[in-house]
Amino acid sequence: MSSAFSAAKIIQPLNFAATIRSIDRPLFDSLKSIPTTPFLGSIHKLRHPSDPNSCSQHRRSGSIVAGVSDVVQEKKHKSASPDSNLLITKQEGLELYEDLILGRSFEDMCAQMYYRGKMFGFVHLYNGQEAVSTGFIKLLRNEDCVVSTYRDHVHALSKGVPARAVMSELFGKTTGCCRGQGGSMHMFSKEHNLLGGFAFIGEGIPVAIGAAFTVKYKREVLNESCDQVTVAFFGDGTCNNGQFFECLNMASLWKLPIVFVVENNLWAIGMSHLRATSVPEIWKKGPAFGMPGVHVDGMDVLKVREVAKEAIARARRGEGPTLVECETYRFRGHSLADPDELRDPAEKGHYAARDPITALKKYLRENNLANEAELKAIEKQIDDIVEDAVEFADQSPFPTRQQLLENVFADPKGFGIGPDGRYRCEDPKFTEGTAAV
Ligand SMILES: Cc1ncc(C[n+]2csc(CCOP(=O)(O)OP(=O)(O)O)c2C)c(N)n1
Ligand SMILES: [Mg+2]
Repeated sequence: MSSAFSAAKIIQPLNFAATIRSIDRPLFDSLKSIPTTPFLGSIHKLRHPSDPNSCSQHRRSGSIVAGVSDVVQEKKHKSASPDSNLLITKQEGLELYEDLILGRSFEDMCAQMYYRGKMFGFVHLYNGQEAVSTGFIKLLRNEDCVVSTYRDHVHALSKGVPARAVMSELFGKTTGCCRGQGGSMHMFSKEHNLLGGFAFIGEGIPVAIGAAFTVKYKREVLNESCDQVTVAFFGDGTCNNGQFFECLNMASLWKLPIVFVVENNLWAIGMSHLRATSVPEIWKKGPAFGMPGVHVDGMDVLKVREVAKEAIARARRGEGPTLVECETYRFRGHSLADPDELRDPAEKGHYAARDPITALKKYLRENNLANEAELKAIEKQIDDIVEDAVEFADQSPFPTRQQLLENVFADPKGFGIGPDGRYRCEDPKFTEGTAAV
């Protein structure tokens, strides 16, 4: 196992031979031997599930993890050559900064537009979690696939979907990446291999498995040369959903080229992860299915990137899946309809002090990778892009009524379109009697 994985917390798949030999030992002894650790940056301390107080104890650790990654510090100090002592080049650093700023500014603008009545339905923002999207997706190629959740705007942007297309989709306009038919929770782009946001939690994971299986099938059965990787993002709450476990099993069984990225923001709407989960250290569930599990500080883009590099390379080499748990935090309520009054202000303050953007900025400045003027120029450029996206979306047309049933059924004939070729919904009799059903 190389450096980044060993720098993060990792346990390898069980050695089955050893397990069989020790079968007469109580199984729970081996469970107890897996160390229980506090979450990296959390103010919560974990305890072993056998501890009766384990779920309800929320203790303050008091220490705030430094904004700059330990991995970065570690590598820097270990490095022999003064020229190679940084994890990123100037160009990479600026690209990461640009992507983080784009995600944050775009979401802040979404909030404004939502409250001005420009968007409909639920809108879930990604503020605070940007280091995960940027850390992973900026390492991918266009042909690699990303599968998202309902918190999907920033994944789409990192994958290269233009801000205009994402904003227009949010406005429900024809110029949106789904022609206005998807909205906030269903960003999709065939061109960018963004295989969708999903309103139902866990729905994206089997889709990601399918994409990864396609690559394996092409490579091993059709003898095509392809090495695309799929990255599936989902939340901590989703990991208590059956599809998560089924998909880990299949991915490991078939050694699929996939990375499962858990964005553990410690909350599933108003339910604390620690209160809802018997073994809250999600990364430990990887080895149970025969794949590595890694726990990384999701507020540190450089640390996420180091782990991502390794997990993606592993998948590309055909060595199978990895489960990565990124410990992160959302800076806003669950959705824009959530007043966010449940979470402890101390917890919010703790994570606000670990803002991934501030941390990267500090790193770039301290290592002379960027000066203030360069960073300001990026911020200005992003402001312009986001402003332009809003203007573009605002001026774009709404879909016509004709579009209503397009792309809803594989063959709309018999569903939305009647034998006369006209949309049935335009026939006043189409819905007649349905109220009684
Ligand atoms: C199958 C399904 N069950 C329930 C819900 C309702 N629901 C919406 S968001 C959510 C919590 C998800 O939490 P998490 O996976 O941690 O994602 P986060 O919102 O924190 O990003 C739930 C249960 C849903 N969308 N889909
Ligand atoms: Mg969550």
